[in-house]
Amino acid sequence: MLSSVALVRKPGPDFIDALSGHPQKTRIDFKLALEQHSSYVRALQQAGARVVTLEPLQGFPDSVFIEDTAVIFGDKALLCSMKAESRRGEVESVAGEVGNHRKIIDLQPPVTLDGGDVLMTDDAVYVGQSTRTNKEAVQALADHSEKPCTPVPVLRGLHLKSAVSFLGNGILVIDPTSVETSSFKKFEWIKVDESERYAANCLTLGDFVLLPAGFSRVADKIRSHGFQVIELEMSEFEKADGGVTCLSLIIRE
Ligand code: CIR
Repeated sequence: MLSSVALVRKPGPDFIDALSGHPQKTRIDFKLALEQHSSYVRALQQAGARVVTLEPLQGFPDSVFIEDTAVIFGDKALLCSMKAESRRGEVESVAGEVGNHRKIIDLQPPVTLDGGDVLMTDDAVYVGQSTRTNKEAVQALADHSEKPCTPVPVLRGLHLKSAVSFLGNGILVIDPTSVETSSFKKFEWIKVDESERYAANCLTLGDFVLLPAGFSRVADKIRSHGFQVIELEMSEFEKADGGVTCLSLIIRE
């Protein structure tokens, strides 16, 4: 059984003001978001993670998307230098808990980096070049990584991991229309089509994959590779441009 700590933060009432380019961003149902978040926590537990829940962080509507605040590399936690001004205060607020598990390293401007742009595989790290993460971030990550760090242009969507997820065993779930794919040729692809784009972001914990509900073709393909799929209602987080990975910071033990 996998042994990981999953750090999550409950959404607060101001979650309805989260940054978003989604057409339904003004229709976030806070109560439903809380229910969906609770189901997410149960799914992490089912997958064997020890969940540590941080209280809502008032004044930071996006703080539920805790993945973006830090990147875990071996025994280090790199605290992100976030580009979105409204999100910068989130980083300090996770440092305490993360510092219980890893040695903290603060990344500073001119680096801009969101954790959602860092895709870790067995032998390389891919760094999305998005509206949030710059080329200075690639060098800063490389300075602390034992694996090569490769920049990957993000063509559409918020982050690299909005469009690519690593399942393990050399397999990616990928929306090839949203990222430059030349760096990913050596992987086996579970390709998602336009109508399934949101399912390209999924979270692998051991043999389990947490996947948004409603994408049965992607779910079946993932199952056919031997994983157990846990499907999650994510509508309220999708309206805030967030996916399954964004809601936790996984610290593998
Ligand atoms: C933002 O725009 O920063 C949030 N509304 C969504 C962040 C999603 N995070 C992620 O994909 N890792």
